Amino acid sequence: TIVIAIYPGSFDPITLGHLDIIQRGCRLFDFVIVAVLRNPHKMPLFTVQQRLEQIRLTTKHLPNVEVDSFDGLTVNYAQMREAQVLIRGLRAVSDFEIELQMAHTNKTLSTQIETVFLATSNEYSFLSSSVVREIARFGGSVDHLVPPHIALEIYQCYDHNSP
Ligand code: COD
Repeated sequence: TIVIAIYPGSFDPITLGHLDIIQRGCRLFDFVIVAVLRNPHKMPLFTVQQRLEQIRLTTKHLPNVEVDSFDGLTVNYAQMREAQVLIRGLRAVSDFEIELQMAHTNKTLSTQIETVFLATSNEYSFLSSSVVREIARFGGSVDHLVPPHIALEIYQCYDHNSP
């Protein structure tokens, strides 16, 4: 059988840490769907449409990746896409608690879907979208943290702050 995996998240914006997980997921599973949550309660830096385009550009070298957005419960979306696996990344013990709770919750909602955790690569263990936004807001360089085309978009977002 073909194994389809969903990699759900906010991706505001996608980082090299996310890309690393996607690339490794691609080697493990036949098909990986990177799924952006449309969350009306958050004030994001980038719109869902911008994030979809950023992720598509970032993953265009990967033939078994699709990029999509979804509403509501991740497991419902996974069932709709006939996926068997949810991919999540683990960076630190602090991630573990919340991720384990999420995995258990999702298991009670759908026994068919397994959460698979991939440990972060060492060089990205400190990296998150919020770290990227924070550095850029205060004028620091994020060139080593996100794909080049996204670094440019981030600098444009904060351009009005410069003198
Ligand atoms: N190295 C490795 N992994 C990383 C790194 C890194 N440097 N950075 C991020 N990751 C991982 C994260 O641990 C996460 O697994 C994934 O990448 C995505 O990260 P984010 O921050 O973009 O996205 P999240 O964690 O905010 O996404 C949360 C969801 C949208 C998946 C979650 O809120 C959700 O499922 N919402 C829908 C409602 C639902 O189904 N709820 C029931 C579950 S309790």
